[in-house]
Amino acid sequence: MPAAVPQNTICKFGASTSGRTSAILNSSFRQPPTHLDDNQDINAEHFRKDLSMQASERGLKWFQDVRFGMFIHWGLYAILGIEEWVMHTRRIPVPEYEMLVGQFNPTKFNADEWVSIAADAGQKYMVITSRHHDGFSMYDTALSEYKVTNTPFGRDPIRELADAVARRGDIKLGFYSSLLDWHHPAYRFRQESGLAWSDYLEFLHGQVRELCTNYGEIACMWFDGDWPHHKLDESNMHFLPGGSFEYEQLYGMIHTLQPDAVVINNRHEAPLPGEDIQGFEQDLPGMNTAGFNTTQSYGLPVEVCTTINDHWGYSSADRNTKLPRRLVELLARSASVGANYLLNVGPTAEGQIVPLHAARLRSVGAWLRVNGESIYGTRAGVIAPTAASVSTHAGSMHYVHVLNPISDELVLTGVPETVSSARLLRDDTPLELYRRGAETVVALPFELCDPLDTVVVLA
Ligand code: FHN
Repeated sequence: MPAAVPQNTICKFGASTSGRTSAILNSSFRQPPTHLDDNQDINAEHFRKDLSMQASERGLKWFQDVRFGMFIHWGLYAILGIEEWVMHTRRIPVPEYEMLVGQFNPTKFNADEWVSIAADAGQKYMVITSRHHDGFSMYDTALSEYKVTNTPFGRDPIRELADAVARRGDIKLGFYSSLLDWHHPAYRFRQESGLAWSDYLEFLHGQVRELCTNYGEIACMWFDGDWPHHKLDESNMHFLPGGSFEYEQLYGMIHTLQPDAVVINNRHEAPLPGEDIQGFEQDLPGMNTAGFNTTQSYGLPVEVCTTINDHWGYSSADRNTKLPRRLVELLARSASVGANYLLNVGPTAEGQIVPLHAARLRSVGAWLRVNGESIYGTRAGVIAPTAASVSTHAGSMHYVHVLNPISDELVLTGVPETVSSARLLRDDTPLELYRRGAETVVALPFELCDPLDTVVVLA
């Protein structure tokens, strides 16, 4: 705990700085490729040159095959029920926000229940906030006292989730970690605390090491909070990092400790060496309706993440929960461009996934139990999207997802020559198919359509 720090600004809960920065930063990882210019033309090949700077082929394949995951934003902010940015948006001073620590007691938390909701939804990985921008660690870190095990709850929910997924064996756990920290004295209060940027790096890298070491095999490390294009003004100057995040060492450590785990950094721009996945937030690739995503693709596997309503963290006033139809559409549209879909829930302060959200997830799962073949293990479609449909494929099987039926005929272009038959995936009902010049026409009577997404198999 740093001494002589003004108590109106800085934390009561110390972050230990044991002088291991240099050990962490200088450990003998293989040298990563040189950093790229923002302007340099990059492609997947570039990233694949150094094996210590990429997830294993097995990990990359697993990630792309599973296609659907659960994102979980959970922290102290759930108590206030005003989303995860509440500390910043309501200008809550650190000591005041810290008082939430004494109130956090999610007695209804049951890791097996969360995992079974994900399983029922057909989700194959779960990514939980180990520490969000508010700086509060949701696991039993040795590097800070500002952590969940120091609340009345006293338990490590991430340990319990790791144990729960291990018991099942068919779902992996991954960790979100904020690069930005509104609480850590070495991120936000260096002047007052006398700490250095290297102290923050020690903490950040040390936490990632803990997460990659203490919780078994993980799906991914998911970073957030380094946004080079974020507009800074007086109100948010403390977002500015005090230096480099030393990504080469950070990513090298992850790829060394967890060879199958993928690295994602939600920087909203060209991925850096060592990042395995390009992410799109609240958007399908190339759309940028959110206003902060890049529209470019860089040849890496892709992940789309969205909220189930309009917020990441629990928001008691948010009634805008997406309908199953929209959720299936986002999943299918993501898969159609070769992307995973990471769908967020913000559990309550009591430790529950909002029952309506769980119900919506289960509806998606019911659709997937019948139509999963058109999502899992597939790759981007080769059949041109239409106003009514998108497609995915696996080998010579093509799956047309009819999302907005607009007539009793599907008129497609780009259907491979090898295709000679059409049927409904759900029950093998044969459908009439004929060629009309460059077009392929499939008869799909409206009565046969599924309100969520009708999948037609072309083979
Ligand atoms: O600021 C965060 C936000 O709270 C949330 O975690 C999302 C998830 O993609 N990412 C950030 C905004 O880019």
